[in-house]
Amino acid sequence: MQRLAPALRQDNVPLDLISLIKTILAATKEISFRVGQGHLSEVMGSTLDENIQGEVQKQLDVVANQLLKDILLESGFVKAISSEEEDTSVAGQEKGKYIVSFDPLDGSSNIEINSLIGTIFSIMEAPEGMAANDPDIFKQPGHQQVCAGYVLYGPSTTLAMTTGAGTHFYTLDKTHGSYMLTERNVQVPKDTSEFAVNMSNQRFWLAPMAAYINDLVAGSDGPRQRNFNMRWNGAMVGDVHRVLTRGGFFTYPTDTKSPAQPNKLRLMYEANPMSFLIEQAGGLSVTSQGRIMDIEPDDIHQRVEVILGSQHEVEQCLSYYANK
Ligand code: P6P
Repeated sequence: MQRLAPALRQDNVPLDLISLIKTILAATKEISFRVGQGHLSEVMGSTLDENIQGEVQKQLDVVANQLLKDILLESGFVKAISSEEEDTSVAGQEKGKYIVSFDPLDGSSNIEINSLIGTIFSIMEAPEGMAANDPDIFKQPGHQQVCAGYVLYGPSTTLAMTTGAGTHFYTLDKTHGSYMLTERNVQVPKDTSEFAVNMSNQRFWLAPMAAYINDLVAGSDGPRQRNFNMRWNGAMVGDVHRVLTRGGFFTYPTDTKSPAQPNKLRLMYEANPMSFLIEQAGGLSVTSQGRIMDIEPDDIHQRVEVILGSQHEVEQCLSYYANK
């Protein structure tokens, strides 16, 4: 089984990017240990603070964020970082070649129920001639990513990552602390009978998505004339890992639940990295208006609609918008 660095060199990944990836993964190994400790560690509860998203910060959110923030800003490779847990972007080294967006612990509401959580990261090259403290440094569409991945803290600690040469799975061998290549060129099956959506929002969906999901639920009694299964992890990392592993359809659609905020998932450190992984594995990742990785961001915490997964099922969903 191949270790991570030789596998990346096989994909002609530049040495400085390999070093940056290894820096991120060093933090994830400590996060994996802390998460695995559960209630044996003193960081399982919630803090008294809220992040810019208005979400109560779990102590592990803060610990994971600090680990990643410190190791990245000290690495010498990073000009700036943006994080779900940081109100603004944070300047690193002016000579840093890369910028990194991350969600240090996606799905952290799952911590207290010992369920799936993960770290999501997205790497782009820093624009030429822009100062490290320039907030516009992150205003690049997702197709500018040079690397994206997530680490899923589950029964095994699994890394899904792409540098544009396919999506590959690595598993952390905890006996010696190395990520080992366990599956090269993951492929999302073009068709699926499994969908993931938070059904409690159904009454708030726009008509085309409501009609599409209704037809999935209708199964063999409805126009699709076959039955579908549903899963919902409450953590995007878990749902996307299932889609990469065996196919599927995942959506967090635009809804009218809170008119001021019609979308939930964040573009820079959820939708973009997951879109890169899914597209590199032969799936689709869109909003009802177009490809997610073509969106020109205007804010580091911008939220977007996400419709991703098996190509033919995403296309089937989009047909409900075309026919509206
Ligand atoms: P809901 C986690 O907070 C997250 O950002 C994604 O990881 C996940 O898919 C979604 O929100 C879950 O949202 O409304 O079902 O709790």
